[in-house]
Amino acid sequence: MKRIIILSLLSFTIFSNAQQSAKNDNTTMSIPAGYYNSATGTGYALKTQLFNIIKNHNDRGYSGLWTTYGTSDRDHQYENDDTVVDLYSENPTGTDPYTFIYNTNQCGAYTSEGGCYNREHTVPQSYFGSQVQPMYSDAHFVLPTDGKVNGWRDDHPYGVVGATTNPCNVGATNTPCNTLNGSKLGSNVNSGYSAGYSGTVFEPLDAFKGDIARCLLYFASRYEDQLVNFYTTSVSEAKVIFDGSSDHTFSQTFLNILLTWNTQDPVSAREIERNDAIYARQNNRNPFIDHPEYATAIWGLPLSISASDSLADVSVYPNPSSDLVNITSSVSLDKIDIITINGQVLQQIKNPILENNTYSISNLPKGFYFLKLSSASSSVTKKVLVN
Ligand SMILES: [Ca+2]
Ligand SMILES: [Ca+2]
Repeated sequence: MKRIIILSLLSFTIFSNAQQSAKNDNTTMSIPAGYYNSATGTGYALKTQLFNIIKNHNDRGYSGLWTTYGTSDRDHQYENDDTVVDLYSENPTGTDPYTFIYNTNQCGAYTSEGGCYNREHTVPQSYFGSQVQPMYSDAHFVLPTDGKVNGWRDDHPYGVVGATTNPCNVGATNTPCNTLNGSKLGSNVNSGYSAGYSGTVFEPLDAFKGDIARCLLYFASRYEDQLVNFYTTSVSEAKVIFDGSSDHTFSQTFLNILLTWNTQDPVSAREIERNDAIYARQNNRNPFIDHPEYATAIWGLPLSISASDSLADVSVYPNPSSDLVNITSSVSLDKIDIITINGQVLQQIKNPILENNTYSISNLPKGFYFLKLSSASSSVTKKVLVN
């Protein structure tokens, strides 16, 4: 009798989280009884408990993603026309700029937006290693998206772009720019929660920001035991999302973005349907769709990073350089890491000396480097070429 009461309460909690978005089409989550019984902790203990619940999933292989998308990503919420739901082309409040018929419009070659859909790693595969399984084929964070937009997003982190009016051109060399559904590509701006990074980012529509955030939160939990290794070996631009730890996982700027988006854009009926469909295939679930409150229970609330603490205005010049690299920043730097393209830290300069409002690094060997510049509260990575 006692057990029945507990389960009833659990069901009520789940329904409360989901009812806002699920009420329109009666979608309900089908979390197996007891699935989260061992998720009893808070903080990083909870994150590890979730890891243990979801870690042994059934890898269906890279081609298996095409099959999974047949049940996980069909439009039953917007036009309800059974076309592929692509977060990079779906228009949740109007007519889609183009649609993809499942299977028929699978990539394939494309030259422009609307050509075909392929497989988008929301955590780029360049971060964890090309074609490394099972990450490579994990549908919980690998989404069907337009091939062209997938290419534009490249291995940029997700972030917040200022106002744009220009459509992205063929090579998206005219950034900032927007895709046909209004997703944006451009420099990350300080929107009040995203300070601390000035590089190129991809910004999904507001309606899909939470969906994307919960993909990355899943990644942080499912691959907890490999996060340190990924970070150590990765040279992906997406490395700035992470901090190299297995518990905190994300750099503060990107944790702020993910936690804010998780709250701003609550779990939708689409995500619930998707989570259930992937569970049927992979035998593991995204805990942050079933329990979006887990994110706060693990990481707390976003820490404010004021613009004055941010490295948004940092500049590195000349680039390419023949000898001396200069760095200017309105925020004092605590550390400069010189990192090779293979991810090896060549040199770490702690408390670098400021002269004439400039930090200078000389005698760098010829080659291509990353400079990771860290202040007390944030860091930014810049590419430099010494020739
Ligand atoms: Ca649609
Ligand atoms: Ca959403």
